[in-house]
Amino acid sequence: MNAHSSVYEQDSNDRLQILDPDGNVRPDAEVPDLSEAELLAMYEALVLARRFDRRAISLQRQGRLATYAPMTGQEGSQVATSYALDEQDWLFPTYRDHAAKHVHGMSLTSLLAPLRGYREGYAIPDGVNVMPEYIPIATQIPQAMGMAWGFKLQGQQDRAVLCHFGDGATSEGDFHEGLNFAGVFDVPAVFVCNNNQWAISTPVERQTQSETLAQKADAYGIESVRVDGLDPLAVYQATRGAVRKAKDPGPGEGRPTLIESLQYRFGAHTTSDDPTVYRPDDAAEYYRERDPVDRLRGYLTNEGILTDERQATIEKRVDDRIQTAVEEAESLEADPDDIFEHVYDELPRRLEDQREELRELREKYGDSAFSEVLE
Ligand SMILES: Cc1ncc(C[n+]2csc(CCOP(=O)(O)OP(=O)(O)O)c2C)c(N)n1
Ligand SMILES: [Mg+2]
Repeated sequence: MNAHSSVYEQDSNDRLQILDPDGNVRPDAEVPDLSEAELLAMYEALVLARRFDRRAISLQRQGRLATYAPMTGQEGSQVATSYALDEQDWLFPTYRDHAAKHVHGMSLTSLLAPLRGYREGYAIPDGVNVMPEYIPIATQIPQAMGMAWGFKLQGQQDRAVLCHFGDGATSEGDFHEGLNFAGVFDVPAVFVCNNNQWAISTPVERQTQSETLAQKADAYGIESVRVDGLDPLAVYQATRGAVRKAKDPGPGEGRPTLIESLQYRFGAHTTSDDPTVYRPDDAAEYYRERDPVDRLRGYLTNEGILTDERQATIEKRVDDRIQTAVEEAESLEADPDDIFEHVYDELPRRLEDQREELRELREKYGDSAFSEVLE
């Protein structure tokens, strides 16, 4: 598959776009109603996400973090969808949605802690409406639908649910079941398909024969929007509209939406993956020219909102916050015994034996020498 015939590049008129690659407002495009402070906050979240990603990959390479799913190239869309939520709304993230989780209230430390084996990091912090990340593909879709349906049954008309998933998830039964129920019961949910064009090594062209993923909504009587996922303002606009529509309390209103956010996974699927063995890298330059962080930066600079001085302040603040989070996450004590918890109600014999062996090793060598013993 030649990267230059990818779905992102096919026809740029078939999707919502506000900024061109240099950050200029496209003719006829309407800029969302965001204050300067809001735009700067959104931009800072983007810079943070980009730098957090780089740091997390580096930590994993040093053996200080478990397998990590990079989001570079996709953070513009993630930040924008979460910005479009109100505080009381719920977010259903995947393993790649670090930036979306952070914008909706998860601390940076709690993003890193589970990746250091600290299982409390998976708990939902008080007052933060973010579900634990979903690793089984598409499982969250019917669950998000269920929560949204619950809000509707309870008459909580000011609440919406936003559910993220990838292009690969659209081949799962859960996607079709979730969307079908959502259409039938008119639930206040926004389904965001982050079409990064790859499901590990499977290109989206092998995922479906449908022309777009957005059109799958037609089968369930749900409206859909296709948006340029490398354009944070366009994603914000599309998502904000969908959130409003989900909550609209008018009779017969309050409808779900499927958003297809067209992106590209700039990096590897996870830190355990090597994309060079299954996809050409000649696409990288094309997408880097449309980089979501540079694009918003271009717009803010053109508008005179962002100066070099402000940029430097943002970078410094962001790096300090990441450093503090890394230190906090590394100071938490994870109990190796926890790896046997929360999968089985009763441990099978085989795992019982392994747990015993691990305990004996720890007793004999102590926890500090323990990692050397394993090597
Ligand atoms: C039910 C299920 N089947 C298979 C896997 C293995 N798996 C992990 S990620 C992935 C690809 C998912 O691709 P996509 O939905 O496009 O999301 P992306 O990783 O691109 O964000 C697969 C098949 C899984 N986690 N869950
Ligand atoms: Mg994908």
